[in-house]
Amino acid sequence: MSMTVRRLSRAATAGLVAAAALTAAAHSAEAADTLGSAAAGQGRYFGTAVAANHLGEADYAATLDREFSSVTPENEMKWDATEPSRGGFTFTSADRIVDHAQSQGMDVRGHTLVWHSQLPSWVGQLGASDLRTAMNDHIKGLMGHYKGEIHSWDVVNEAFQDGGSGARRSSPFQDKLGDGFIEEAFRTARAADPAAKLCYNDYNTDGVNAKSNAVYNMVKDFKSRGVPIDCVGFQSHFNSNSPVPSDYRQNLQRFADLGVDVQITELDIEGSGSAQAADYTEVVEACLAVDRCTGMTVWGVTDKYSWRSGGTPLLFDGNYDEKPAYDAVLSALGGSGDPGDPDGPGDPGDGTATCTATYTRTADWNSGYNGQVTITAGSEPISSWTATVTLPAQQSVSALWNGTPSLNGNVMTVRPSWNGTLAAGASTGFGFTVAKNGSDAAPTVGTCTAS
Ligand code: 9MR
Repeated sequence: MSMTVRRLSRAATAGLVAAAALTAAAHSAEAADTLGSAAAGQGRYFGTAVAANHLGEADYAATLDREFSSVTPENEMKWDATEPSRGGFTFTSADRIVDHAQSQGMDVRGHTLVWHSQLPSWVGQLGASDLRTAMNDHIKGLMGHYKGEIHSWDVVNEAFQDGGSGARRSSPFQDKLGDGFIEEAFRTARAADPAAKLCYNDYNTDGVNAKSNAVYNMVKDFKSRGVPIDCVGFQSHFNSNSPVPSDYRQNLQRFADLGVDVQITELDIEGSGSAQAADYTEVVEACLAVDRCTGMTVWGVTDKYSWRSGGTPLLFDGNYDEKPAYDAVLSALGGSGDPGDPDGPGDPGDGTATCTATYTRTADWNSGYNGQVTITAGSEPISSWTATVTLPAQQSVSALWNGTPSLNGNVMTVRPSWNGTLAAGASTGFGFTVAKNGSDAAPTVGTCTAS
């Protein structure tokens, strides 16, 4: 099917889309708060990245539809997915997400038009003049297909280098077209869909630093020269090496003061339990404190499909259970939990999480053995656990997996690595290899504590 036909057929459904949005809004007023409804109460959207291939999973779709008011296709609108060969546009997967979102009355963020990554090799092989045409054609092709249907577009993504220089990142666009490619992309984008907010999006720009200063200077320059830019996206991928910066709010505010909206576009924070919840609270509060912070998007629905799944960085665990971080975000948004949901904020039973630890020897040989400790949550979901294993004096541990050990003499205290969050009654475990050093006695496993 040609692009023109697809474009017309998408536009023809616009009336139906508006009707669906009204229905969804009317329903949410009566129900318990969700992330989307609580954020709407603050005049913001609350979105998530979505992958088309998970939409058929009932729990995934149910969680998405219940909680979120905006979606960003995680990969389906990228250049390699939409124009794998020059002029050969394909929108099947992206259309699936947009259609799903519209049927639920959700907004769509477009991600992303011009990026050095997930770029088909043909693009990098073009000479400067051809590349300029191809870039503009790509923007026009993609934005034209979804004209009027995209709330905000990440027009250019990650064009600055990490580190102290504040320089542009090398890419086919930068190397062949020079600094001006960004401005050109924004001008082309404005003409292609005047209704869409046009954003510059990047990571490690969340606090005040050399990279965010460079982006700041570019936005300031664009505003002063009338280059069309409406918003700056702060990806906000956080972990222990890259924590939520203490000047996060201040940084969002200084961009807003330039006369652009700011959006938190790819939020995820590695961790678990109350520490992760506190970090999420800080991010939400920062956005709410900045008038022009118009919404937040987390980078996935469930930990199990996160690009950093090992770091359990999202609001729902692998069973789609709400984590403490979910409760924290809902509270920070001014929402109240469902009293029927044992995991909601302030619900009865909070603080009484329990777990048990049981030990089995799973392998045995002359000089050593493997042990396995199974951790099982009690009648409440848990977000973290701690178990101790005391070894007979002669023995020593040579390896441990699926847990994070700290050793004090012959007492090992083990905490989760990726596997802290458990639904009520669910189990996980860690394993270890022991050198017997002449003693075949079993270790003692102490009480399991949960939070
Ligand atoms: O989450 C995306 C993952 O599925 C892809 O494999 C990856 C490929 O580059 O891109 C991930 O999303 C990135 C986003 O598009 C831009 N900012 C960083 C995100 C995480 O890598």
